[in-house]
Amino acid sequence: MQKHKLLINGAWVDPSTHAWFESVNPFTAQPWAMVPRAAKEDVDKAVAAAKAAFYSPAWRGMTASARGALLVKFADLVAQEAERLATIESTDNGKLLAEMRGQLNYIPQWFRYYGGLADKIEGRVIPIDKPGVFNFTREEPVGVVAAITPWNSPLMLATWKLAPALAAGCTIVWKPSEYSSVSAFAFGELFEKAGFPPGVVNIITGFGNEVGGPLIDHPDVAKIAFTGGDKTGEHVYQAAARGIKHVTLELGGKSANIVFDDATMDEAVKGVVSGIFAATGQTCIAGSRALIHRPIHDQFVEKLLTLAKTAKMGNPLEAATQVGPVTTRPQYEKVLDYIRIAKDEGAVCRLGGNPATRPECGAGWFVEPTIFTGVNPAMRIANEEVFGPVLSMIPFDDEEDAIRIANDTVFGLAAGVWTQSIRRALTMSERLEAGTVWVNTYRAVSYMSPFGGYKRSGIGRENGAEAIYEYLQTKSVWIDIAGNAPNPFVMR
Ligand code: TXE
Repeated sequence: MQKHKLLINGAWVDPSTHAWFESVNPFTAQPWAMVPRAAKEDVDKAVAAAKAAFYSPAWRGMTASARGALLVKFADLVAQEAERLATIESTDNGKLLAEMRGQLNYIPQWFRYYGGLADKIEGRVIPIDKPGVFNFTREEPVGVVAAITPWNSPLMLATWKLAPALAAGCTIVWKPSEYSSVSAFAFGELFEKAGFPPGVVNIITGFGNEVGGPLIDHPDVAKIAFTGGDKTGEHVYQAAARGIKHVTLELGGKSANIVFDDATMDEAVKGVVSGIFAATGQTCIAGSRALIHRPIHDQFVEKLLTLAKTAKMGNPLEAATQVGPVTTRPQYEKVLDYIRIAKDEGAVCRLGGNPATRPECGAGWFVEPTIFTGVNPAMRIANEEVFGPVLSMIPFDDEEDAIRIANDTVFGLAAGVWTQSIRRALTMSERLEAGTVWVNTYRAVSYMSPFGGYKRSGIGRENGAEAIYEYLQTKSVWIDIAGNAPNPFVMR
């Protein structure tokens, strides 16, 4: 098993603890790599390196165009290595190779997009209301960014932070999830190969409390960019408040996939399946609540069951597999707990509801695709994020009812609407409290389109031109051009 190292200040080093932990392949339930167990001392070194790099002539003195070119070079390297990186991700987190391959082939676009944006960030000349003064603004990088990422789409979600942060001129300390760190080391090698100056990108691995905690509390971290669970998100936000740090949070959801009786039913059935069973339901945008117009509810359920039953489970590296294992043992147990809770609350289990014991699932942490009907919006299963292949089906009577149920959640990350009516599509997309609304499609994301949550699903936006401003701060510069000092005892 390969024993990995931390990337600090351009050098691959052992953790100060001289301790490593196993990264486990969720399909085989066997360890396959050794990940450094960093601690506060390593955090301090990594932040010091990032701080020094932030002020270094090699980075600070680099023109925005040259910085952009570095990002584009990195994009090319990722494109060349996409297959290898996708295989690492799939082995480490159990998601389908087909899905990770798709992500890895797409990730270079983020670095190209933000690479292109790097030298198009301009200040403004303000036609100021005071005579004899010239006033303009500058957009400046906030400083050292702590990027803390989860296990479900490790490189994709890191890219959403690293690409705009680097384009803005920030430096990074990246802590990937303890469950899926291995691809980060491969990414780190490519940052080096692309020629980023030492200390611009640092990678430290380990556990949330041992590495994440000291990182978010470090006084030299100017900004925290976090994707993870809402409970950890609360903790991160409190640390950001204590240190008065910039922060973006992406915290998952309980997204509604709403099907009206005028929808193309077969398309909507596929959309609901892709919303919850793709990626084994382990996605922040999972359409975990299917709201179905009452006149078509029963027919829709039958069609959905027919399609969901055909889902092929098994080895995520095999092309025919459609549903892979749950990534972590605790997550597997959490998903099974929620299934028990739903049954206890009186929801009707129409499909699955158990660990998968099919021979093709081997020793992996598999849960059968699970569908509950008779779900009442007050049940826990309808309100709490399961993050697994578990769908709650809820009937609704009309648009007003659909809006009420869809918005009756503390989350607000995404929503899907299935209808042929343009009026309904526009009305629903306006009234749904979610950062993303899809109409007649689901689970589409792009580097060009802003992404983020309403309510408890998060703060700030990733992707699109908006995201780069999350890593910039505005300075207003005033220059006297009159040459005669006004009365010094009053405000100018
Ligand atoms: O996430 P955590 P976990 C949800 C999903 C899942 C639940 C728990 O519902 O069941 O979260 O998953 C780091 N200070 N999502 O426990 O803990 C941690 O090391 C600083 C939704 O894996 O949020 C990892 O790098 N950092 C989600 C990162 O936070 C800390 C994706 C995320 O871990 C920390 C994943 C601390 N005190 C899970 N504690 C989404 N939004 O898509 C942990 N971390």
